Amino acid sequence: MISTTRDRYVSKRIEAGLAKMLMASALAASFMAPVSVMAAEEEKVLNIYNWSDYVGEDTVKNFEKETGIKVRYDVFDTNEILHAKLLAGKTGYDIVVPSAQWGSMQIQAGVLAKLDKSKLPNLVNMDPVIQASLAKLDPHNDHLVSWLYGFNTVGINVKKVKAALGELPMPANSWDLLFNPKYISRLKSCGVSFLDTPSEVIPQALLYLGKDPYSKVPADYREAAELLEKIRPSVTLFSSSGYINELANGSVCAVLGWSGDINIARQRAIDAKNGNVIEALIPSTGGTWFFDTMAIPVDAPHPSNAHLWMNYIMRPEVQAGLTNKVFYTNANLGSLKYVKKEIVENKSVFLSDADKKKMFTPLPQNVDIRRLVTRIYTQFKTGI
Ligand code: N2P
Repeated sequence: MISTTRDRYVSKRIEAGLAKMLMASALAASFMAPVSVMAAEEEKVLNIYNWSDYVGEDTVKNFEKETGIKVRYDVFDTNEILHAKLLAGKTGYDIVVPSAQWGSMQIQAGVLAKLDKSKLPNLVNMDPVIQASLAKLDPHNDHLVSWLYGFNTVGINVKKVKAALGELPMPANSWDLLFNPKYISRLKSCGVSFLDTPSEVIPQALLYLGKDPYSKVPADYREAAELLEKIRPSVTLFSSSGYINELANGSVCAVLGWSGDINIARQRAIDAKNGNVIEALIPSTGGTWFFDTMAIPVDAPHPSNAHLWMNYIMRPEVQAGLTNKVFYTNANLGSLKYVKKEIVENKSVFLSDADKKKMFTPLPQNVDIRRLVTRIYTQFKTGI
């Protein structure tokens, strides 16, 4: 074949192009190699975002010692805060701890990663009853691993509440202390705190009115708003974490809070020997559970370390360490023998079977109801 000058020129251009492409792919390969090695070894860091006052004494320290992984630990105190961050994405966190009904919404939104269960052999320790109930929100338990669970209730400073009530006897229904104007108006003088989170306060108000706490009927929410308007003048603080110390040191005498947090306040008052007797009342007319779970954001930078953490937490003695420090129940069947006797016997940590039957399990809400809940709560809090 006779090649023309133009042909030779074209073939030279093609060769040069090929050489460039080869060089480029060799370069790309040399840049990519360290990335794949890095992925296999994963940087020794784990970024955790958990509720405040919600971990054992040595949980983090022992994990770091054993694995050489450095834990960076940030805290939040409402599901709303965590949810907004997860939906915005790029949180930088490897482990987050949503309540299960929020986790379910996050799974729907595609922001939580599917777990690699081959890395979680300790899942065998988890109570099949709790797993089955979580599976209603997270099919096949593919994304969420139980951390701790507890319930919403009334916490009181026994002596201060009795003094403020005067001749009024303690009500049989502990929720009357917060939702019946006759009682709460007296407690205002010693300080009343409500959780600062719409998704926990509104269901409790609905329940007090005898409604479904996760109602889908807007008229129910209007009734809840009316009830809250009546008691608003007596609420002196909105807090989802600081209230623990306020209750322990006597700055408030009654709270709508979380069962374990109120027991933490009780323990802090005992340790401080300040004379305050704090009690988490049993919601004998019914209340709402929460089931908090570990999950891995879909864009977590250290997913292997996150699996290591989850599996470590599910060791019976490690999960017992959480309960021993923060007074919430865990779903680890083998852990009970490591839980302190006085905690096992504390009926506001481990509810009796009769009390358990009166508790409601939270359900995810659709966007319209969540907007309504937020609006009513904001009106309640700001008094507008
Ligand atoms: C942590 C309380 C978390 C309970 N202090 C509510 N999910």
